[in-house]
Amino acid sequence: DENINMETVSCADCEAHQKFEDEIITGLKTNPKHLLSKYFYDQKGDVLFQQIMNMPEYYLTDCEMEIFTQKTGELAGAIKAFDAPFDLVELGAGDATKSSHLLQYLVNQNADFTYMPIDISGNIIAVLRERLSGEIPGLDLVGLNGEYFEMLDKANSISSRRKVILFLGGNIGNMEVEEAHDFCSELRKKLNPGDILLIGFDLKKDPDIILSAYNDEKGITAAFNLNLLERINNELDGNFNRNAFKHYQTYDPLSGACRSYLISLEDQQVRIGNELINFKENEAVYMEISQKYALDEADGMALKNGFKPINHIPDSKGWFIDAIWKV
Ligand code: AVI
Repeated sequence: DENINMETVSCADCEAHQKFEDEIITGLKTNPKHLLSKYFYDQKGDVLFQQIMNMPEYYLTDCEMEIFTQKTGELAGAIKAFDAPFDLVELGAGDATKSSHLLQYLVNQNADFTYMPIDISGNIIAVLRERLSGEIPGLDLVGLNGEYFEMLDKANSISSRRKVILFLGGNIGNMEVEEAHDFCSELRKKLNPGDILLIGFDLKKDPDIILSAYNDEKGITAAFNLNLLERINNELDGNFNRNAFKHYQTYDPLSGACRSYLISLEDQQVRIGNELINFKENEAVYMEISQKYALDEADGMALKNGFKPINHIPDSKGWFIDAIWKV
């Protein structure tokens, strides 16, 4: 009945809300303070991220788009798409602007596969299904709405076909190196011999190019970071004054860590619900890592976690790679 459904929905929302609150408060009570960049993406954050991807300084999207439009045959060949039927599982599919080129290519080649986009947003999955069924007739699609690893289990229970996993956009960069290793090792446990992982890495390069991608002139990246304070105000009854913080970005060319911070411009106290948080003048809140890798570091990550790095496909500038790892 309708009421029961409503309750179920709002309860799932409740859980997510509680987790959001817990993780924000814990992060701000830790020394040094930190917030989690996975929370950047509310409605306004999604728009700001779209704007970031369209900025001239933000080369990552263009580089990977070039790979997917100019080297589609190479990608398809590298995942050995034509050997046997398979499921093409995309982690964090979003609007699939890049992967749709590969999907189209595979359909044109009569490859026997099912596209299984995984996304935390149920809305995105619905929109994707609608759009792709129009754009790529003949595409077999099973949308999976939820967390990556849970949905991978589901994909495995739906079908025992060979899996090809897409993890694009350099999203692995938003994990600390150690976390990225743990992620790959967890992912490996869900896969079987013969399965393939296609994973995007943003590479170490001229430090000025990297820094300006995250420190743009117009301040869109700054707004993207500061928006999380607004989100906390809106969803957790906070009273952050975003003008009392500034965005500060660093890039360390040795480690490849590109990190963003919000710096408190004054001594201040902020209330979030019933919690009070004190900030000292110039105190930093660590927001996000966008880790850059050398080629051998990417290969090393494969080897250390049970994958064989079999190929990597760079853009024409050699700034970004889609690496192909085999189980
Ligand atoms: C989503 N992720 C790969 C982006 C990145 O490059 O780390 C997020 C981002 N943060 C600031 N600009 C873009």
